[in-house]
Amino acid sequence: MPADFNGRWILETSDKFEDYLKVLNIDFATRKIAISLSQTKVVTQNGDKFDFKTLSTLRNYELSFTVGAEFDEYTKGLDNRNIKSLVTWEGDKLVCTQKGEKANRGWKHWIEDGKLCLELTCEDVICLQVFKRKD
Ligand code: YOG
Repeated sequence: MPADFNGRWILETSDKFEDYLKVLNIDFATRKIAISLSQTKVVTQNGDKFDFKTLSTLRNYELSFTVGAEFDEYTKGLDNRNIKSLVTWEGDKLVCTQKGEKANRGWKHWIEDGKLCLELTCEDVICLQVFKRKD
């Protein structure tokens, strides 16, 4: 039985998010706004089918995928790059590799102590975000 990520989650802590934005070449002004934002993740999970909505007052980002099937991702409104993404299970962790211009890019999601954890990686930067349930 894989982990259950379903629900609405609100950002509680964010470590090295600005470094992550910098390595994605996000400009100074946008970075300053982005790091101050509250973020909500709305996750809908049906077996191996997922829909992730990342919501904020500045921008929203939606991603739908099936685990194990590579897909084209355009990071619209984020860094606006085209990448090839693949999400797999590594135990109870949902692991995405994002192949493209940026090396070593991807993310991992897992649940720990009832919180939704997200590690965002690009090149040598690892950003950790923790979300709590919003009910
Ligand atoms: O999520 O890939 O949960 O898609 C944002 C990274 C900031 C605007 C996090 C808006 C942003 C400018 C979503 C913040 C990097 C910043 C809220 C990343 C680029 C530009 C949208 C993500 C996955 C995993 C699901």
